Amino acid sequence: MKMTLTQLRQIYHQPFFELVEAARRVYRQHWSEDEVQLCELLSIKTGGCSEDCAYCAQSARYATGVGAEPLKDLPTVLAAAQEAKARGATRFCMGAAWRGVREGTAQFDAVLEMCRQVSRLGLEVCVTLGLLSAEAARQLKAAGVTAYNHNLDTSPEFYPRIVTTHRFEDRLATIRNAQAAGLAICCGGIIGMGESEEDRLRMLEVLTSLEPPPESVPINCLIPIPGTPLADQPPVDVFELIRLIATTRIALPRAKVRLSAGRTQLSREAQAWCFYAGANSIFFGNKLLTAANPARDDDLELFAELGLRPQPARCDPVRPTASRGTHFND
Ligand code: SAM
Ligand code: DTB
Ligand code: SF4
Repeated sequence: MKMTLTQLRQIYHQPFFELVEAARRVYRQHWSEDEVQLCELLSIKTGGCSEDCAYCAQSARYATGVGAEPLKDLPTVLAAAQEAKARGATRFCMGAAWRGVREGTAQFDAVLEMCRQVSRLGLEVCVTLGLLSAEAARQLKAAGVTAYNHNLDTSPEFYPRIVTTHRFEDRLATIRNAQAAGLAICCGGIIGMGESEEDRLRMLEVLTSLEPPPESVPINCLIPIPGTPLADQPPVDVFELIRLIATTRIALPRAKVRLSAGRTQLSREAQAWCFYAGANSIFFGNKLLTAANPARDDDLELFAELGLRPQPARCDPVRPTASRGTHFND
């Protein structure tokens, strides 16, 4: 449901414990409280991107040490997806360092084939390929894609400070194209790029205005990449992160809120607070696209400590359970 900036401010700026308690209540109404979805991420096309996103290791404009690689081949991607499934992941996310999709190219056809085959493994398929036309979105849907990840990343006002090679409006158009094709939307942002708390709430305001609302919301903490303009950004205040997660949980009760990039910089206690405040999904595996992520064993140990379980596969991977405990494989 669309929320106004005023409403979001009121939620976000409550006393900390009241905010977290309110988020926890909302969470328990909609979700099985001890489950966290494991998503595995694979960069299927790394580096050499034309865009100038100031945070990104994969932009060709910055000397980050990440070189341009060709599109990975089908057997490599399929093997990674099979391993992800064997490790308990229920979603496999494939990312390409492209400005956007060019329909009708051999590369896009190869990605469509990857999607078909990964979806046959019984995994939720998520792709993040940049800007998307309505036709390309339809082709992804027909290939079995569950969700399209396309982050707004920040507020419309702050966006031009971070990216100049495409517009915030272009990103909204891609989201509309994906939704028109029936794809679920995975859409969130990055904090710690120099934006204000107000910018983060503005981003959330836009997210709540999407129809239907996003199926999942990744909250990334900036990983400062040497060589990019944001290399020297200080880390985000952990209470600001927890507040944003709690506010997102309240504003978008049915969305999976994914504690995404930057977990290597968070203590176990900070992550526990994030889960308590309503985060219920993570990227699982030692590597994100190019940057490090916590080791799987460390995550499983933390889950055991907190009594969290990896979320099992569901009948309908897009929607949360209407009531608790209706699992596909129960
Ligand atoms: N090229 C596509 C696009 O821009 O949508 C897909 C790949 S892009 C790397 C996916 C998302 O990863 C970005 O929108 C951003 O939210 C996140 N991301 C990239 N680099 C990051 C960093 N250094 N720290 C935190 N999040 C990052
Ligand atoms: C998202 O919101 N975060 C993931 C996924 N969607 C594609 C990517 C994080 C990238 C972190 C930096 C890197 O690995 O280069
Ligand atoms: Fe990185 Fe995507 Fe921006 Fe390219 S479009 S520089 S891959 S975030």
